[in-house]
Amino acid sequence: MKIDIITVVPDLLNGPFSHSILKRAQEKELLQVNVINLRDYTTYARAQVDDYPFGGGAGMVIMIEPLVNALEQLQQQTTYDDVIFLTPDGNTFNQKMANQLSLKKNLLFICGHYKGIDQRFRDHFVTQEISIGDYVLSGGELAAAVLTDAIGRLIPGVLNDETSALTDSFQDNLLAPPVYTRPENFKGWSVPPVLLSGNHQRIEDWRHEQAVSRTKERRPDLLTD
Ligand code: 6GU
Repeated sequence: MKIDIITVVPDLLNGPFSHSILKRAQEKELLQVNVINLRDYTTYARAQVDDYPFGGGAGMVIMIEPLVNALEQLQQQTTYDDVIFLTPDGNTFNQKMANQLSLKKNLLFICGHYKGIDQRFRDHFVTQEISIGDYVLSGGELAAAVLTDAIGRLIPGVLNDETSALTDSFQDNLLAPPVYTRPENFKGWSVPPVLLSGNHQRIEDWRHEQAVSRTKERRPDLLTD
């Protein structure tokens, strides 16, 4: 899978994909992430990519021309399954969307900044609009990093048995059960004995019960929809 990310702040996306699971996914060539600086595609002087909103008001708006310019140049190399605009007024991202997007071949993420991007780009080129939650970030970059991580780790072959996504929270609408490791006893706090029993069926049953009770307590909404 390839994920291209258009941004006016490429430096914000330097770190997140260079470590751990996403690093390995790229080394294995299961995932390619390209960060594209919108300023390289401007048609205006001094690499200007934004301007004042028509009608007045606070904040700047990213212009349609550099966006279309960048998109058209990228489309000469790549056919995108989706052009996704990261925006707080988009559909709230969840595990089901991550699962669906992990099956695509090429994705383009557009990061807004300032007051957003010209609505005409959204109307004519964007195929999905996604938010990562009900709060406002300074731009879409951190949201793009969140999506890339959530999607990238689901690409077949990226995770191994140790890191398997099958036991993740949300994968079956349940939160994950508690986990323990050495030592068996720390200052009198001991590990639930069932986990030391060697009885795999009992362990699996216990984990399921724990997942259900944790979900009932913390996220009852997950059990109803
Ligand atoms: Cl995708 N962008 C911005 N700027 N803020 C957000 C968001 C996205 N998702 C939640 N808040």
